[in-house]
Amino acid sequence: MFDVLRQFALEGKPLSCKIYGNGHINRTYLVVTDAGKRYILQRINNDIFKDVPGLMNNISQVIDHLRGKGLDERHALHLVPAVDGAAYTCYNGDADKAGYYRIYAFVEDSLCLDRAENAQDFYQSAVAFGTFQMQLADFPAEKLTETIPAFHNTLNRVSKLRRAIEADVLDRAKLVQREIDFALREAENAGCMLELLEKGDLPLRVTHNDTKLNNVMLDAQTRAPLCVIDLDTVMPGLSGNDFGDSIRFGASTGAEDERDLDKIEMSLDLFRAYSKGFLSACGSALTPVEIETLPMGAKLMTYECGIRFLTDYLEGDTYFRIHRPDHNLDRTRTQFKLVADMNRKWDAMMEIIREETPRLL
Ligand code: ADP
Ligand code: GN1
Ligand code: MG
Repeated sequence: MFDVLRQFALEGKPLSCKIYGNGHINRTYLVVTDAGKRYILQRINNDIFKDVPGLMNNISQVIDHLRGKGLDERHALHLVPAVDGAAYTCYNGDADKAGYYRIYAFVEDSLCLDRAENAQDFYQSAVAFGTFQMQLADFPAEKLTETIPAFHNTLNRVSKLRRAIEADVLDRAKLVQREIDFALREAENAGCMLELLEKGDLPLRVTHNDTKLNNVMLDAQTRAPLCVIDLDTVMPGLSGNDFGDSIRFGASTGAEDERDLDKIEMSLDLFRAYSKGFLSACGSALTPVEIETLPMGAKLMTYECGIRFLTDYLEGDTYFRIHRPDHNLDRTRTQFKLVADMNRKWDAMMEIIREETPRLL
């Protein structure tokens, strides 16, 4: 990768460049230089992000906006420019490495968690994402390219699943009939947030759209929020979807790809911790309908992610990076287990939201 790194203005000479992190989409590397500096190099997934200039323009503008609010390099991502001054570079060398790359300064003295070690960490991640939304409240949405069209259009995702079932290119549908039945049965609610949006009952905001716990950095010492990362999907969206995607990933009692489904539940304690943090950070800016639909956001984002994993399994694992056979199927099953659990805990979820927003509802 050293020839790729030569295209960037780094401090010091690179000593190592190793695969890093647990993202499913981009290829991420940790770079260390002889000046003691660390960087995050990413090869942008150009199959998924078709318009890389548009994508990088979004990210640069969002970072500039955050900087304009006085956030320093530990509190907003910092893009390291290429030698030609651009925010990214295109490498045309060896075919296996060819593609678009960008570099971020490594956020030092930080933690990036794949699982909440306790409710307090999860609360802090909620403060981070809620604050991020507030910081973008005055960002002009029309300046943003839609990096993945209809990203959280759950109805669209259902249509894609139906097409994948019909095509069944790998003859896998017969292996997952139970999951398919569940997905189609639960599809009845898929359009409810979109309907509210169309009627004007839910506002479109600038949102992150991929609010997994491992897309936020906490301070390693204080465990307070530092910054939100993975800005590829910052686009106009629904606040409830940002809330919901965090719940889907972080309020689960097991990993997203856990094979033992007995370990998977949606923890009401974690749900409460996140609700408290999120509402304390951005609740005052949300409308009553937005607040009321937060539990629906959680269920829909979990359902949507489950059907995206199932669609990818049926289509031959072309979207999400997998590390073992049936990985996307394991992921599907945890998401569907969580949806079923949310159905059971629905009243309690609604009640928690009401309790955490006493002044607002
Ligand atoms: P993906 O889109 O593939 O999820 P991310 O941008 O989320 O890619 O990066 C993958 C992982 O790399 C993150 O979960 C985090 O652990 C790490 N990471 C990304 N950016 C930084 C950064 N600036 N500083 C430290 N770690 C980072
Ligand atoms: C992907 O990039 P990453 O790993 O943070 C995906 C999200 C899914 C998530 C499931 C651009 O997120 O939408 O919810 O996997 N990102 C994209 O873990 O599709
Ligand atoms: Mg990520």
